[in-house]
Formats: sequence, C-alpha cells, structure tokens
Amino acid sequence: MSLLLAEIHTVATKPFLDQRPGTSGLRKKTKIFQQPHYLANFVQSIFASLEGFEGKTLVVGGDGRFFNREAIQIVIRMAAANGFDEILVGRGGILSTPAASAVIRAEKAFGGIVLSASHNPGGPDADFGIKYNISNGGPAPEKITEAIFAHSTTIESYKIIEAPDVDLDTLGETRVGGAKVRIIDPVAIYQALMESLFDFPAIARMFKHGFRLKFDAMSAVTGPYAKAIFEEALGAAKGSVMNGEPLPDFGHHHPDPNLVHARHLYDLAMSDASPDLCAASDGDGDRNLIIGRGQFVTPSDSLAIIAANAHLAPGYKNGIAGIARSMPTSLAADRVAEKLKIGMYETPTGWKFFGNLLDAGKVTICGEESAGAGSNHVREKDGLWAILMWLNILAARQQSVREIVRAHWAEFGRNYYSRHDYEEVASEGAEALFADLRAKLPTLAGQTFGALKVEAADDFSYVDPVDGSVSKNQGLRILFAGGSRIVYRLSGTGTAGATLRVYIERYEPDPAKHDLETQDALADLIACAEKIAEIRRHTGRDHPSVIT
Ligand code: VG1
Ligand code: CO
Repeated sequence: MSLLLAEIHTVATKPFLDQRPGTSGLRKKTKIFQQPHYLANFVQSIFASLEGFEGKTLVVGGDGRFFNREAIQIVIRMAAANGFDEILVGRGGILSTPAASAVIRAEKAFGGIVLSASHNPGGPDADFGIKYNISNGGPAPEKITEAIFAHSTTIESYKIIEAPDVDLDTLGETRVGGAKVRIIDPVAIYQALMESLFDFPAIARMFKHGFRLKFDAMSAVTGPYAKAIFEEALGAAKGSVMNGEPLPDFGHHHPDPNLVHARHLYDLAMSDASPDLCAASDGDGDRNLIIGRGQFVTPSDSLAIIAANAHLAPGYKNGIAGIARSMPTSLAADRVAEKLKIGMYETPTGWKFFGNLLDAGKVTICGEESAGAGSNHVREKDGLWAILMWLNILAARQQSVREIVRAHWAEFGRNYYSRHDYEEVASEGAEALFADLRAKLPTLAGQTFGALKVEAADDFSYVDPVDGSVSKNQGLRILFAGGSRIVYRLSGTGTAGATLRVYIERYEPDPAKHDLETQDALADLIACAEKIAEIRRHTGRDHPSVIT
C-alpha cells in the first residue's frame, strides 16, 4: 500500500478563472486546454465536487479529436490518484457520447468523463472539451457543474500518479497505481442496446430488398459504430457509411450535421440519384440529420414523428410515457403528446435538463431543435438511435420519408421552423441586445407587427418538476396569437465571442399551405424578429451566418 501511495504526486497549481461549464461541459480552444495544469485543474475540480467514488468505476472516452489521447492519459492517472478503483476506457480513447452513457449504465459506474467539443471543429487551432456524466449516464446537473466551477476558482493542487502511458489500443486490463484500467470495445455494449430496441430483422430485410442509405460519419466518432451496425449487422451496402474513420481534425471539416456543413447530403437527397435515406451525426455522435428522398426533416418534426411512431419499434411497443423538448424546439411534438394524452415537458436548452424527467419515468422520448433526439435507453441524445428509429419506422410503415412527413403534417398541421445564428459577434453588442430586449418585454404584449399580434413575452425560467431546482434566464420568448413564436438566446457552447440564436416558428394547420419554402413562410416573423430586437444595430450584421 505504501508503495502505491508513494506514486501519488500532489501538484501545486493556480486557478484559471474561465472554467465554468456551458450548455454541455467546458469547451475552449485546444491551445487553452494544452496549457500546463489547465485540464488537470478542471479534472480535479470534478473529483472535488463528487462524493463517495472511492472504490468505484469511472468510464472515460472521447470523440477522437486532436489532444484526445493525451487528455485521456491525464484523466486515467488522476482518477487513479484520487481513489477510483476501476477505469473503463474505450479502445483508442473512443466512446461516442451516447455510448459512454450506455457503458456507465450497463457497468453501473459511478460516472464518466467524455472528452469532446461535440460539433465544434477539432485540431490544434480549433476546439476541445470535457464533460462529466453522473451515474444515470447523463450530463451532470447544474448543481454539480456549478460546484465544479466554484472549486476551479480556488484550486491549489491536484493529485496525479506518476506512471507510464496506458496502451489505449489493446483490449484488456492493466494497473495504474491502485486502480485497474480496462480497455473495452467502444461499440459492443452500445450495439447490443440498439439490437434490444429496434427490429433489426425487419430493417435487414428492407436493406436486402434494395433500400439505400447514405450515412456521413463526418470523420468523427460514429464511423466504427455505423459500420458495425448499418453495414455489418443490418446488411446495408458497403460504402453506405462515408467518412467512417475518426480523424483528429475531422478531415478539416466541421462535424456538425446541418444544412450548411452536410450540404452535400442535402444536394444528394434532392437529386435523381438520391438514396432512400441520407443521414449524418456530429463529432461525438449525439446529433442526427435525417433527409429522405426530396424531403428534409427538421429536427423538431423528427422528434414529433418519432414520438408518434415509436410504438412501431419493439423497445417502445407499449407506448411512451411522455415527451420532453427544449424550449426553443418547435411545438410540433406538443400536438402529438396532446393526441396521445401523455405528458409534455418544456425544459431549458441542453440534455442535462432531461435526466430527472427520464429517471422519474415521466417521459420516454426527448428532443431538441439542434438535431438532438433520444429516449430513456440512455441519458444523452443519440444520433444513431434516431437514425435506427427512422429505419425501423420506414420498415414498419413501408412508406418513404416524404410520405410519412406529409401524412404527419396532414394529421397534425405543419410547424414551419428555422433557426438563425449570428456567430462570433462581439459580446458587448450581444449583451446590449439582451438588456434592451429584456427591458422591452413587459411592453410587448398586445402590440401588433403587421398581421402579428403579441400575446405574451417573457424570460423563460424552469422549475424542475422532480427536484424543484430553478433555472432562470433561459431565453427570451415572444408568443404570438395563433401559435407563432420568436425565441432569442445566447449559445453556451461557443469558444469565441458570443453567438446569438434566433428561433422562429409558425403553425400552419391547412394542408393546402404545406408547400411553402420555410424562409418564405416565416418572412413576416423574420422581419419582426429584427424589428423587436434590432439585431442589425446591436451586432453589426445584416444577415445570419448560419440558417438551419
Ligand atoms: C447547442 C444546442 C443545444 C445542445 C448543445 C449541445 O447549445 O443549441 O440544443 O444541447 O449545443 O449539443 P448552445 O448553447 O450552443 O445553443 V452538442 O451535440 O454540441 O453536445
Ligand atoms: Co454532439
């Protein structure tokens, strides 16, 4: 024992004052993370905020981006020094975010550390990130992330073991100080979980009969998962998975599966050569993009359609308990919940707010407008899960994506929806925009803008129905008569300046009016969003940098 203790070093350090986790963990430029002690300070602050993990298991993995392997070696040596008994690491340092969640749950681990900046680009001049997940497999709630931040502002030392690097590429067990380190297959547990939820034989039959899939792993973490599941287990044609090797810089691409960064999939889906389904996932595998032949599916619609059809998948055959969506996500899912007579919950942005609802059994399906959907099978959003759910629905209904979407709109009405992002604007301008708009909120109700009448305007605040915790200032909402909305919030995942997100939505019940171009259908609301918030004046931008 004394020998093992002798290997533990206590390293003196000074606080960095910028380690407050955002929407999903701590994200910074890679170079900031590479500074001496920066990562170690944060990891020690995580451990200092937890209780009772001595003798327990920690899961560690990442999305394979630049600095992933070095960071994992540091986390292993610090977890061992701090008293974890066992550390499970995905081979090659790889674990997608949903797979990490699945492994934490399956192995009854105390928690997990995921090294990822998700859809942010990777590389020495790009972004890196780290987040902590608790024993239910989900992102640490705000109570814990705030404790981590508080500790990081006063930290004086951290504990680390002096030991050689662990071989991350060979399955098996080794020891680091007093801890066992087990290198595990990053795909196996996750794949088994997917096989338990979806009708793999029916999906395989569909592929056998010529169904064509194009999945873009964007040179990020999902390649190995997608090849094992789509090509090997389900028999999709070889080459269905593109960019299937995780690369440290994601092949210089931006691993964000949206209409800007995955434009080629959209163009393919709108062409004569379109496969039956085009899909993609992001850097860490929790987002999804769904485009059928000639039919893009907005993430908000996808959530609603998944909720309405989940019973077709074996894992959900008894129906769903309820649905949760983040506040800016469109109201399409609410109409499904109403019809199914199940609970509907509106939470702040970020998956950490779904954990309690899922744990309490209040909801089965959750989703966000930012290409995130998932269920109670893990406690993260899950890109491949969403794609498998669509494949299962397509196999069961024997219809195309387009037919399913059109039928859904005909039944429930269509929520035209778009998000306008103003990326990396000056922080002062963004703050002034919010200060002005906040001051205006009480005067807006009753005002009219052309044909639009404001019914209510507020600053969204959330009371968690399970533990009563309160989260304030979660986005400014302007609600119009007839169900249209404009929402403004600032991103909590960017690493430079401020990113303003404006979410715009209009409800159209009439099927004869379901064929408009989204931006045209929203034109009056878009103009109104500018008029109310004076985006141009505050940001100096006359158009958004990204429209999704
Ligand atoms: C964005 C999305 C949010 C999502 C978060 C993490 O946050 O809007 O819905 O949960 O990213 O997703 P923000 O604060 O930038 O709007 V991921 O795939 O980057 O972990
Ligand atoms: Co992600």
